[in-house]
Amino acid sequence: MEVVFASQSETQPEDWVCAFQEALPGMRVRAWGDGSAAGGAEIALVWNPPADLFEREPRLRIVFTLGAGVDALLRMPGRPAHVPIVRLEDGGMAVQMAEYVLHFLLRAARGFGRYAQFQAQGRWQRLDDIVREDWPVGIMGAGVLGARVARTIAALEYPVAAWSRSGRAPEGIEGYGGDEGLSAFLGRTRVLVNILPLTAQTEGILCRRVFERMRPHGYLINIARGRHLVEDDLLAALDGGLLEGAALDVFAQEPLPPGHPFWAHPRLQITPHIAGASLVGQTVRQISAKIQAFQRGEPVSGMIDPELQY
Ligand code: NDP
Ligand code: OXD
Repeated sequence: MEVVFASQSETQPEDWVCAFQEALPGMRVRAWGDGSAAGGAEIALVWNPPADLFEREPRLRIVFTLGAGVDALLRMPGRPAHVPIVRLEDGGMAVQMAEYVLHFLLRAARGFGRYAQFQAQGRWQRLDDIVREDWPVGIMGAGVLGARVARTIAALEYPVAAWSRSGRAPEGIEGYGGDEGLSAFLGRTRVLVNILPLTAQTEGILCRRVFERMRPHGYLINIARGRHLVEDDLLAALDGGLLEGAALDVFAQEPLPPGHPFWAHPRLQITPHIAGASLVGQTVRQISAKIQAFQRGEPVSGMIDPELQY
């Protein structure tokens, strides 16, 4: 069986190709555009694939993504609807997402951002002691990544709730579900963390209506997709005092263009889509096991539901 590795995000795909070849000794793994003849691959390993992938590889039977989100792949023109898509599940990303959220939560709740300012001013000043009840965290998305983030924050005794389509939440975490649960979820939330997949239902969900329903002096942490956020609504919420601050890892346009108002905003912390990186070792191990299950005709976990888009 032939496997093609097609990721425009990798400038040196050799590391991935070698690791997959080692994990799949019975198969031929090649890099897209490596000079060998295209057209024979039955399996594609993709992240940000070239636009003509499906045209030039018409024999594909299944596509595995090197990341969790499949929104860009689902939007690709010419993608054959009958070819199933299987995504990465955690693969080392969940713990990184938890670290990211924890960092920005503590920066706000423990005042570490303000202590950095005090230091710059040569000022010895204590802030008020923390009252955890004043920092209820609400996680949008209680899937593989959201659940890990929720458990991590709960272990540090912050009040945590999760909102999902079904209302499912990890054990011990308060769960809210669907449109009917959203108002109550937002009403108890001060630090809103978005870890939803980008779908027709969730696009633009981080908007004025949502910020208005949160607890006062709120914060936003968006580590899912830029298109979840209505950018002008965030700027208005920050400038109008509805939100105290936000940490953004993902943007509608990446890289974030020079001169974009987010860059210099004093209440925004920006990172370049690094909240949860796909690590070669764990990703290759997981996807290779899925490929072997597919080859044996067994069920493969992480299969995308085309209706739900995640
Ligand atoms: P999962 O599919 O495991 O979880 C998705 C969660 O979102 C589920 O709890 C699901 O509800 C919920 N959900 C989906 N649609 C809705 C909706 N319309 N209303 C309410 N809840 C909804 O995804 P992952 O946790 O693995 O990944 C989440 C996203 O994180 C990815 O799609 C990707 O965009 C982003 N990501 C970002 C990274 C970064 O570096 N910034 C790295 C990795 C991922 P239910 O439980 O009921 O099904
Ligand atoms: C992902 C990502 O979805 O890195 O895996 O954004």
